[in-house]
Parts: sequence; C-alpha cells; structure tokens
Amino acid sequence: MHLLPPFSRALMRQPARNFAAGLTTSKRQDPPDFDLAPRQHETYAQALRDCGLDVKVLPADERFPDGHFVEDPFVIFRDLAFHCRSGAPSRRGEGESLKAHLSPLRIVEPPRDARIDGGDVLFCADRVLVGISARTNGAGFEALRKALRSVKADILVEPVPFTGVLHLKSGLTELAPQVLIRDPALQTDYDLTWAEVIDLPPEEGYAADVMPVNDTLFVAANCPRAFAAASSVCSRVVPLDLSEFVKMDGGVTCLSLRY
Ligand code: CIR
Repeated sequence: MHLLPPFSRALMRQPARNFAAGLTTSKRQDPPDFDLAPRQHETYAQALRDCGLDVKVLPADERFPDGHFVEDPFVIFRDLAFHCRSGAPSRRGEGESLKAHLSPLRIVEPPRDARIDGGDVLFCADRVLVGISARTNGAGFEALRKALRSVKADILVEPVPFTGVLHLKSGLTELAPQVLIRDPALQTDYDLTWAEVIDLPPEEGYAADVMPVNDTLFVAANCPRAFAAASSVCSRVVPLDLSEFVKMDGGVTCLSLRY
C-alpha cells in the first residue's frame, strides 16, 4: 500500500501579475507571458478536477511573486500539514494565507532554524526522500521527519543531499512503486539501488517532475521520452503544458497541494 492515501482535494493559487519577478535560475531571454500563464494554470486546475478532486483556487497575492507555487510552503501527510520555512527569504510568509484553507488538517510549525521547501519532499510508495539543498537544511529535514513520525511511527524518511537542480522533485520523482524518473542534471551520492531509475535525455530533464494523482500520471508536455516512460507504468498519462512556469523553475507538482 502507498504511504499516501488517494487524493480528494487540491489547493492552488492564481499567479500574480508580477510573477515574472519571482526567483529563477533560467538564463532565457524570453520572459514568461502573463496572458498565457493563467490559461495554463486553469487547464491544470481543470485536469485535477477531471481526476475527481475538489480544487480550490485562491486569488493571486502580489506580495509573493512565487506564491502560486503552493507546493513549497506545506508538506501534507494524512491529517498533518507541516508548515515549511523556505531557505529563500522572499518565499517566507507565503504559507500564512494558506493555513485557513487547510482546515481541518493539523498544522505543525517548524523550529526557527529549520529551512525546508515542499519541492524537496518526495513521497515514494514506501519511503520519503528529503532533498538537502539551498532551500532545505538538516534542521528542516529533522523537523519534518519528527512530524511525519507523529503520524506514522515507523515511516522511513531519508536525507538526499544533491546539486544540479532547484528542488529534489525538479530532478527526481516516482513513476510507480520503486520506479524513479530522473533528470541527468541531478547529482547525488544517495544510494538509489532500491529502485529502477529511468534517466531522461538532458533536453527533457525538467520532465522528471511527474505528478501522480490517483490513477493518473501528469507529465510535462512535449517530452516524448517522459511520456513513454510514464505510459509504460500507467494507463492514464496526461501531458500538461506549463511552459511559462518552467521559465520560473516551476515543474508539474509545484502548482498544487494535493491531499
Ligand atoms: C522558486 O525558485 O522558488 C520558484 N521560482 C520556483 C518554485 C518551484 N517549486 C517547486 O518546484 N516545488
């Protein structure tokens, strides 16, 4: 049985008009298109509704140009909503206005020295991998592990120091139990021999962030190798075109909190 129960709800936030002022490592010359981004966002929300989820989309909040990447401020596990504190100062505070919408989940606050982004937290079928990155530190890992153990005492939670991509899930996710898909840009010494690892070609690297939602696998559009890999393990694979969010280092998982 998978660690995560089936999802019935999702929380999202519309991108703000100033979303191009968010953080990005991209050196691209073409800025994100504000007319296209909300349309891609709405297509994504509808795709989650088509999976049967009750999707709540909150209005944009211009105080936080990265605020629509709602995956990062919380990690949800059963009745627990762990409130993250990002290693990126500009992203701290995004979670405050989400709290009221996560009721009746039990909200746990991190200790002061903890740094963590939800994008670094990968729930696999039988374990949780936590990327140690520019956004997530050892104290964040320890605090999250303690919180997850308050829900399931024997849960396996492992630290994965890595470089080469923004978040762990930017470069590594689980397609099926013990089948991982990876961006070759991700560098880690963490031992992945417990799983089969499918490496994408570099030009499709950003498609390593796949999003399982019940019986559906969402993958980045226009990535044939990722689509084929997903189709080999899942009969319902849905491509999503998120080109404008990719320009801001966003992947498929980052636009929603699923629970
Ligand atoms: C950031 O750098 O924080 C945002 N521009 C992108 C966050 C993407 N989040 C995610 O992959 N979980």
